[in-house]
Amino acid sequence: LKIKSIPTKPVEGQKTGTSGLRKKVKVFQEENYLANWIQALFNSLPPEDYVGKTLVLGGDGRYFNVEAAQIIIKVAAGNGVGKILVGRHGLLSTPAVSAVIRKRKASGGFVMSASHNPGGPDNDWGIKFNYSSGQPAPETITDQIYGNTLSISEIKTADIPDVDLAALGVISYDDFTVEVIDPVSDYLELMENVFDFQLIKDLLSRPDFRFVFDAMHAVTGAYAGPIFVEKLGADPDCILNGVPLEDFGDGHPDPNLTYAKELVFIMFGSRAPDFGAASDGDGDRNMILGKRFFVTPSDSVAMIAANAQTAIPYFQSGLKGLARSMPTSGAADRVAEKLNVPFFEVPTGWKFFANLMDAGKLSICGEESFGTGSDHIREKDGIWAVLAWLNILAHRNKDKKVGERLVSVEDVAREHWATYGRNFFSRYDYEECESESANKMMEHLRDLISKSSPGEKYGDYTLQFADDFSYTDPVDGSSVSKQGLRFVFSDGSRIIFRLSGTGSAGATIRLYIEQFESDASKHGLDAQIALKPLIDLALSISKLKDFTGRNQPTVIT
Ligand code: VG1
Ligand code: CO
Repeated sequence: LKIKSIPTKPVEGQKTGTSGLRKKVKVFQEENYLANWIQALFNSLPPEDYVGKTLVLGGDGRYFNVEAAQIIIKVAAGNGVGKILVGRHGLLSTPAVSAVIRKRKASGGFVMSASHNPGGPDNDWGIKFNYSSGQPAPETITDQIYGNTLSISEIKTADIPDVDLAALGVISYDDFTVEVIDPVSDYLELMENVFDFQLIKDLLSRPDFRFVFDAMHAVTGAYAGPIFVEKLGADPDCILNGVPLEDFGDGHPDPNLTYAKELVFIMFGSRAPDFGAASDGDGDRNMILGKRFFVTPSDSVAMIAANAQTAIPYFQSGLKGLARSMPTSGAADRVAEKLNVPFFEVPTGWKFFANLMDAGKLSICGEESFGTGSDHIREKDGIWAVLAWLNILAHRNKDKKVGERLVSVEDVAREHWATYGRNFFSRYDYEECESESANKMMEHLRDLISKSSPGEKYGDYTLQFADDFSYTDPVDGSSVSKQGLRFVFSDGSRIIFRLSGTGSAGATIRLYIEQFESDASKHGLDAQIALKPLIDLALSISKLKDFTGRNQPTVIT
């Protein structure tokens, strides 16, 4: 193998956020921008983690992935990597990358995706690195990579032709090999081991159960056909926007009530199907809808956890533990308490769950941001969440004759609230605010927190405590701080502010609101109505409108 050494210079700003490095496509197209970051990554890993070893490569099909894949393959070969397993056409969802790393015992893998951010020449591109148990690289690694991007002087790249990513099979160049793999088969095999596919198939083939899945022209388009249609017998018409496109059909591939409008319109219409779901750019997020009913993601993880042992084969011997990210509602906490299993509250971002899973302390976890998953892999998993709900519904309805009333998504949710109480939850996103004004608002809140004291009155609420969330990993003792400003009140209600770490322009302010309600007569209330007093309080203490000039959020969950 002929290795070239290319002289290069450091580039500013290659610091990873909540989930990988995300920038505008045009930035990644600057000379050596991507190759620099990949080389900095190899400079950060111990050689025994990659020399002669196997790495996985895939992405969500967005614009620039095809060029990026060739750059990554050549720099990997230049640094002595033994083998690259790459998804055909460069496609692999984030959960599939995690699954392939684990199944093929690879040392790690790359995901070419900016996840839920829009794609295309004028939008975003991104790259994430996952380690050998399939988990997102921990901050110790990403900090080192960033350090190395500031001192880099040389890129090592192999002088090989571009690899044909369209044909399955093995290509060898001396001691370096590229294997183009089917993006679906390893992942599908895993799903078949986790869930009861026959039971789900029986549900999907009932004349009185209608299902719809919106792939949002993103990576799950490649998975939906083989899994839902070919394996589980759903009608091909059940899949919306099922062809992955480089610009996601000019859409914003974020499965929420604002950006998944087409699905929301269908599911809230007069002829709504019984079950609807959507996934994001890279397939790790999910939105679950019943007939004219939205399951908020914080509830979804709690409801899956509460039903897992009875309905889902993978969990039949019980759960090791549950966890959620700090801003996610406390619905899962109540399930953990009832099941008497350990419970963890971690900072935003999936990387914090993985250590707990590797240590055997965690089975099911989730984030309010439409992320749900389990220890079958080390990433959140959109299709897994859809299958989990289908498996639960299939189990609840398995003895129902056609014509008998089926247990619906809404029934499962209402029963859950009746048992555990309801944690009303909402998130307001203010996207692309001016960075300076967003930072000033956060400073103002920090100042307020430093002067606050327990017992203080905030309107009708009494402060229990206010702080900036910090976390110490119970497995490796590492700690992180400044993970979100929280105001927690004596009745358990919470107001939380964070700045997003996944954007590529300006600042996105996230405001999270939660209030617990035990009174079943109030469980049917709309979350926006139930939470109105707390939302008004949040807007007034933060002076958000004054700082940002925004009267309305961009997205309400
Ligand atoms: C957001 C979500 C967070 C999620 C992250 C990655 O981060 O809030 O919960 O883990 O995106 O999701 P932030 O920093 O913008 O709030 V994805 O689907 O981009 O991999
Ligand atoms: Co994603």
